[in-house]
Amino acid sequence: MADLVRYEVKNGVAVLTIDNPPVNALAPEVWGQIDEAVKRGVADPAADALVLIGAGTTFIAGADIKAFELLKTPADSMARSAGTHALLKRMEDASKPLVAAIHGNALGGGLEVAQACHFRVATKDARVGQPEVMLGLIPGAGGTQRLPRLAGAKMALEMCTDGKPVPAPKALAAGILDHIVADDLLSGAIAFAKDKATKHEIRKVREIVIGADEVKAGLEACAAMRASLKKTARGLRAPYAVVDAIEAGLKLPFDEGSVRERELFADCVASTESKALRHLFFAEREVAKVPDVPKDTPIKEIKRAAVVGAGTMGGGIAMNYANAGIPVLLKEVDQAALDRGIATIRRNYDVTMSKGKMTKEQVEKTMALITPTTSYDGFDQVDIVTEAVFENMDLKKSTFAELGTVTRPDCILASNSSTLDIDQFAAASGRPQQVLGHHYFSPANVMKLLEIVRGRETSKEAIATSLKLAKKLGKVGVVVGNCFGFVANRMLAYYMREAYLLLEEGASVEQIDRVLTEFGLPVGPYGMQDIAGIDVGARIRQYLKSIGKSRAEGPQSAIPDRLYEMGRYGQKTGAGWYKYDAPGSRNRTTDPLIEQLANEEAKKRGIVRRPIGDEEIVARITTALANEGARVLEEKFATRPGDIDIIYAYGFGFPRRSGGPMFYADTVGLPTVLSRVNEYRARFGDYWEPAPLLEKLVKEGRGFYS
Ligand code: 3H9
Repeated sequence: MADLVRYEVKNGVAVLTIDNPPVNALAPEVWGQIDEAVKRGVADPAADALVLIGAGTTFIAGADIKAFELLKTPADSMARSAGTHALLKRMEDASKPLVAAIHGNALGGGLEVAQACHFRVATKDARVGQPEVMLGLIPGAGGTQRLPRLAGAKMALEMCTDGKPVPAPKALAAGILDHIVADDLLSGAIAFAKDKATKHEIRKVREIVIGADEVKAGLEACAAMRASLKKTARGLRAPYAVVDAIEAGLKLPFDEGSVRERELFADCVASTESKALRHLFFAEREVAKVPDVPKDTPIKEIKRAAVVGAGTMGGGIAMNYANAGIPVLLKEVDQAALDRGIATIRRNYDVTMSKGKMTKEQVEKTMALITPTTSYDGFDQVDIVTEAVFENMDLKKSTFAELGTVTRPDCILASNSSTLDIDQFAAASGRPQQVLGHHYFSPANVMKLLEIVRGRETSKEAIATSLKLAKKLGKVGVVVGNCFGFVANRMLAYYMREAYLLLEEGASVEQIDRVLTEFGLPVGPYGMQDIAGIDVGARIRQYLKSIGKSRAEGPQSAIPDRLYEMGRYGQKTGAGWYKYDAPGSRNRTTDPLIEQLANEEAKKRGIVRRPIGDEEIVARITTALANEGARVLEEKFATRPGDIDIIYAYGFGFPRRSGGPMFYADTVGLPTVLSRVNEYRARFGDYWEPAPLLEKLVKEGRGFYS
């Protein structure tokens, strides 16, 4: 078996080095080897104390998440956790001081291992955390029992329900760490361990007594946390399970609390919520791997950038660059438009400042990186330009033609188009290898998704550079193919088609929005349209009409265009699918006009409006997404189903607990999805044609992920 935990004695201290790259995850063999190494250190006469440290860039990033797949039943999980709990107690019972030396991250099982050590020392920049909840889990290796003893129930509740890592100085103040090592971690940890050996000090966290007052305060904190989770953890199970486990630890002796932790962990690990979140964890890391773009593809360093168009999207994109410390030119056609754009950026930063997320000084420093301009002066100095002018083919083509002449030949030219053909911009620029899409999602400075659209001739360097840049800008970059609407908006057209048709058939705007927000989306389709602007979709439809196309197969409701003709563009005009208090207000009320329009359009199309159940709304919309997603996959516009799931999780807030539209389809069962498509085809028409890939997978008894 590979040496996953190395053993050596240094200066009278046994040093146990976990070496399981890249993040020293606790695979089952690592647990076993830690156990053995601790036993060896205790028995070794040459060692007075033990130090447990991680090789490479980190301590331990947690249990091996892949290994959870092996826990098929609650009984498997109970047995595995009982073994882990016993192992950690054996460590804690070591008769020589055992010190965890933490650098990088001590997360999940990593922090739990550290808590089973007698002491914890760390570098100043280390972080500790219990992020299990992000994977739909609770700490399952004693964290819900030991952490409250170390840091108090309130802090433990916070750490285990928000999952955010805590920086070392804060962890020291909270009592999670005992010491911060200023210089070399290993030398510092050895010196610390020797000192404890000399003083015969051993501290078992599980033996820390929680006083009656602390229990009372802890139970109150549990009640308060449950109340606040009602707002922040809608539809989730794991955060509540965390509270249950910590509460059990406050009420019961350590061993009994640990049994409760095991039961709750077993429940969570088998839940769809956890499977979905674990799926997204790996899918997010997979998207960075593009099969034909090797790891060693040269990457261009982006030192300076430019954005053309200072509207809502252009301004947000410029903010992304400035936030990442990259100087950016922001160009508009005239001074008035430029001033408006800069004023919006300033307002956005003021909001950030008012929330205490940036200081005035930081805002000024960041704003100073954005240089407003009405000319192309300085464009020959930049490494990348993002075009964010109106969604109009001719305008975009002429912009690319200009960019082809004013920038250096190696400059990357990206379009923020949300739908249009990148190859046409590429041809217009005269430099097709350098051209690709950078499709940001609104608001561009907030939403984490970046669709990186590869054109026919886009170079691998441009793609690799874009993926790296996305990370630098704090985005998740997903490479997609160049079809109309790319992946996100192509599939969205089917989602919206169904939302509009459901309205005509008898559902209301309020019902559809309610059902989808209950499903877990942050906003329903109609609320979303009112935020994004009904005019935006209308302009795209006009363009498509001019080239004889439509966004999705099947009948298209006329209501959105009727609203557009009435000047009801959504929140910005004070009316859209809803009525608003005033232009720009978010305070909305139902507008009977929509019901009237729905009645008129239904009549025109011979539809008898009927009551529609909530389940039908979810089924129609998710089936439309899965069927079109299958087409996107077989046409190779997305590399993997996971890429689509990441696009929907980060671009549209598809509920992470459902894992994205493709994962969700698998949980529904592809035979059910296919039978729904066939049923809708019979009821509504041939535009509900099953995707061949969906039929093929069902025939083979497979899902998108099996
Ligand atoms: C847990 O501990 C439960 C316990 O209570 C015990 C129960 C018994 N497992 O993110 P990166 C892989 S639950 C397996 O790109 P970074 C990752 O897939 C766990 N693999 O690096 C990637 O692989 P590849 C609680 C893991 O520097 C590579 O490592 N812990 C794990 O940007 C690099 O990852 C967590 O939830 C893992 N635990 O970020 C922490 N972690 O190269 C999860 C990473 O093949 N991890 N990989 O694509 C993280 O948050 C980040 O990885 C970390 C590093 C911050 C550590």
